[in-house]
Amino acid sequence: MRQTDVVYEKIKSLEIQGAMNVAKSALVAMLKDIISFPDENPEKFLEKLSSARPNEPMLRNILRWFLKESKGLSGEALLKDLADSILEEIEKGEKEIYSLGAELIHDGMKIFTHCHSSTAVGILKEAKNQGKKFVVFTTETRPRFQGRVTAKELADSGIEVFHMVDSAAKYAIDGANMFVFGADSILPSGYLINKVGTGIFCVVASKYDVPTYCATHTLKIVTDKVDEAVEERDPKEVWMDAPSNIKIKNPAFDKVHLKYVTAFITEKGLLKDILS
Ligand code: RUB
Repeated sequence: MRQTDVVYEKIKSLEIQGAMNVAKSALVAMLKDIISFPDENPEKFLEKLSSARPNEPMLRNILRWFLKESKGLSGEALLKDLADSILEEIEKGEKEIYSLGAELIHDGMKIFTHCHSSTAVGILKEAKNQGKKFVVFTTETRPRFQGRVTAKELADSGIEVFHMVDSAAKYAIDGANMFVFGADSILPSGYLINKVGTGIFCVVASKYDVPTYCATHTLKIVTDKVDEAVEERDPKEVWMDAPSNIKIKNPAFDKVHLKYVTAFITEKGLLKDILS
């Protein structure tokens, strides 16, 4: 069985979620298939994995990076070394983002986050490791409840967490010192894409003058097109047995204008304008 097919299904079912995890797992799967099926065109693996989530440029960017650098390389060891060096480079960037983000966190802060971003969670955990005392408000993130993953991870690392339904977010944002979230895509058209809910929460945060930070690796900048349509997921996630005369909408993400972001926390530093 091809690893690209296995990982494709895991990404589709959200067993693997979050842009970083999706991209890294895709690279490992593609590497295994290139080694196991040397006669197949690796572009096929890239296409299959990319089609699992249309709003994941980091996945596309790192698979292309691997394919470009692997041209002319042969042998399992060299291919594995290349994949490891790409993963190490990404992990180095993640650590830089965590420590830069942690600098923005101070004792007594009330911080809001939405969904599950390994990057945002990494920043919060780093701040906690540095001994900072703050509280975090998290939202459920219906319909798939990724916010519970965030709440558990933060609470398990000793951070005080308040968890609430998505529609209660005003209570979290009002009086917050920071809204921090991750990103799936940064679009040349001047928008970012992140979990549905991010858009309305950014608008509310701007009304309450809450500094709003998007924590993202710059490999999430879309390089192969100007704009992207947002992924629509299975309506059954919203309402399993909905009456047939009701049409269900289930957009997985929001497209958010970059003007709502105070700054991007990236491996290249704190950037006001991530596209320049
Ligand atoms: C997850 C989500 C995350 C981004 C960034 O959505 O929107 O905020 O992917 O995550 P889903 P990370 O659960 O549908 O994948 O910082 O881990 O890359």
